[in-house]
Amino acid sequence: MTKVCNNCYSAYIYSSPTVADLDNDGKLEVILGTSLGFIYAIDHKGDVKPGWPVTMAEIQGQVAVGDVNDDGQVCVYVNVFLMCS
Ligand SMILES: [Ca+2]
Repeated sequence: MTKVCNNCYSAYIYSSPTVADLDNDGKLEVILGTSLGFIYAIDHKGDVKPGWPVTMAEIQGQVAVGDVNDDGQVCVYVNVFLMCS
C-alpha cells in the first residue's frame, strides 16, 4: 500500500462547502468545516489561507459567510460567531 502523505489524518465533511471572497481580493475561497473541528479556508490555488484552519468543536452544518451587520467585514459563522476578515 502506498502512503500518500505523512501528516494526513481522516475527518468527515458533513455538509457542503461555502464559497465566498473572505479577503475582498476578487478571488473566491472555499470554506469548510470538518468532523474534527477544523474550519479551513482554501484559496483559488488550493492552498490553506494564512490563519486557517481555525479549531472548534465538531462541525456538522454548513459554514455561513456574510456581512450581516453591514460594517464591510465578511464574517464566518459556524453554529456561533467565529471570525471576521
Ligand atoms: Ca479572496
